[in-house]
Amino acid sequence: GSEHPLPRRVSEIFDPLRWREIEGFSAGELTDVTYHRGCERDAEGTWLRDLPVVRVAINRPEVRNAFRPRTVDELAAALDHARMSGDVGAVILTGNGPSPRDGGWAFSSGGDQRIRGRDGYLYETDDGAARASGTAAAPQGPAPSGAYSHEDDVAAARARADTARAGRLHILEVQRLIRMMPKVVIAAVSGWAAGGGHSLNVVCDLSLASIEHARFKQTDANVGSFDAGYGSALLARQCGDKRAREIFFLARPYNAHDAERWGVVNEAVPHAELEERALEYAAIVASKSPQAIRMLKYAFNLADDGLAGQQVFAGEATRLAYMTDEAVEGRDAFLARREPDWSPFPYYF
Ligand code: S0N
Repeated sequence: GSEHPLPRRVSEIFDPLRWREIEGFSAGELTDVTYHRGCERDAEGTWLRDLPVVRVAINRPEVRNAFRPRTVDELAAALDHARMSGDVGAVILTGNGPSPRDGGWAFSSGGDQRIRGRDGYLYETDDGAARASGTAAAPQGPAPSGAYSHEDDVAAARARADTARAGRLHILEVQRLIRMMPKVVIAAVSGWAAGGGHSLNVVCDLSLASIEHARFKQTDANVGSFDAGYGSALLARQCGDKRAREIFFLARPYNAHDAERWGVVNEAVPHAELEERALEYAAIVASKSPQAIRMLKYAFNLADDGLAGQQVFAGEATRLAYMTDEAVEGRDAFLARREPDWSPFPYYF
């Protein structure tokens, strides 16, 4: 019991009774993301047992949960930990909130626009770092003309940076991790899902959205960005080609009910119930046969993911085949330096 004290409340709709901290991912080590393990507690809050569910949340509510390279690294680390945890069957991905600055809610507003360099790298500028940590409200560092220049801010950061380690567009690696992990990832869209945040919702297996606060908007084309991979192609799968083009080309906001009607989320849920419902979905998924869920997820992905999808599905099929007497005979014959005896194994079932 005492080994898992109640975690601090990281979001207004986060219930500390349902979660515990995860060793190696405590608040001190993560700045941009929070990571928790689902659990059951008694009425006094004493930990009783773990649930096969984790919660990963972007934790930059003051910038609508925009992600910078550090955010993406932490997302990848938490999701990879979840991927490799044998007793975790489902992952909830969400955004903490509300913003301490104006009370606004966000799932994610995509790539942090303040750190985009002209050369395609992402630089954490002084301004970006200071504003992200809430210590500065306005851009600093006068340009030669005396006016703030984002390019100058980025240039200064570039001069300091080791480009080999500078941020990249590696949110796409997180998308692939969500897509390929043998577990169901459930988006709990607590507020704005914009730009790359819109795409993160698209790539999740299941989605719930807050009726009061979830808003969707594909802003990529407003800022010269374009998710020409999963973010657009899968969206068209989900809501149809014309609607997906409308969402990208017009960049108009839509709400949880629209998203539900269009097939972009599974259910629109009252804000106060969002996390509880996500936990409910996750617990149901995790109560099913892990192998069946894995094979189903990979089967759903296969056609759209081409040979990469086939490879992932085939890996699971091979793993299952290794458990048959037939495959064991092949291995044993090789190790015993004899011809395999396939006679017990039929050519037709
Ligand atoms: C989300 C929006 C619609 C919310 O509007 P609202 O509620 O009026 O709030 P604001 O006042 O606009 O915002 C509150 C504060 O948060 C800051 N902020 C919001 N979004 C971002 C952001 N993306 N980056 C940096 N800061 C952000 C605001 O500036 C404000 O702070 P102050 O008060 O200090 O100014 C609205 O905020 C909005 O439209 N946001 C921008 C959405 C957007 O265009 N996002 C980027 C789209 N492109 C990508 O995401 C591409 C990145 C990506 O995922 C990707 C994909 C493929 C390949 C690479 C990448 C990659 O770049 O990693």
